Amino acid sequence: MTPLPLRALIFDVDGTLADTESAHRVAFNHAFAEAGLDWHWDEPLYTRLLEVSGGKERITHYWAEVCGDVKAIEAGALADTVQRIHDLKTAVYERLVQDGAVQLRPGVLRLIESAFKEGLRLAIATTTSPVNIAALMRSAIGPDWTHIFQIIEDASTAPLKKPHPQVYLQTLNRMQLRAAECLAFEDSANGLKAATGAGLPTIVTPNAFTAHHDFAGALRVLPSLQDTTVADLRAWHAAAPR
Ligand code: XBP
Ligand code: MG
Repeated sequence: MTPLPLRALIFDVDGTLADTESAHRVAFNHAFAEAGLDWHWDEPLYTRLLEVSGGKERITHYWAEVCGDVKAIEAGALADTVQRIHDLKTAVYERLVQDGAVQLRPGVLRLIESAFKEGLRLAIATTTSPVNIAALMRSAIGPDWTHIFQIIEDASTAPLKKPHPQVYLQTLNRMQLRAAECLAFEDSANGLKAATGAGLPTIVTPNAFTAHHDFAGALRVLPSLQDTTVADLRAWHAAAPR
């Protein structure tokens, strides 16, 4: 059967478009201090906590699993406190990105720009918050970034976090495309599960926080997109098992 042509590229944000998680970790720790909490997430702990997608879910998980004293807190009060901490964190992260703390990963901008010029549609499917996406894209691409990425699905539109495929299913639905017409780009096992769970052939570019993850089921695992061209993507997509 003739494979469907490649029509769209769907990108994860954190760890894929940019190595953001070090800045996220700094922002979480600033927020804990600002909230008067004696929590501190060092890199080894944060690497483990990244197995929980979503900043609010990660805070709640840590509080319940590590601190263990959440049982005494009424659920509504817990959610309100987690939201307040996460709002503090998002404000710090946004300032860090605006101050240039995060760059796009090697090859990402060139690949995005050449794909856009060749008429491929571009979308974002992420677990992170809309504020974080806008701060990163404005800093890395400029105000026109919204013309390049037509569709954005994020924590505000897809509450079921990766590895649930919701964010990718919603992206495909809004683009009115079949999974076989697209390629997804991810950095983590949760992200790969979410993308392949939506039927998407997926290219993985691991980073320091995810290099140890299991990427079985990936179409390709690459150290970065530095040497990847649109022609490569078309060839890999055409050869993808159906
Ligand atoms: C990675 C995540 C996010 C970030 C933190 O998202 O799981 O939670 O770690 O951002 P992606 P928030 O799907 O882009 O890899 O605090 O806004 O959740
Ligand atoms: Mg990611």
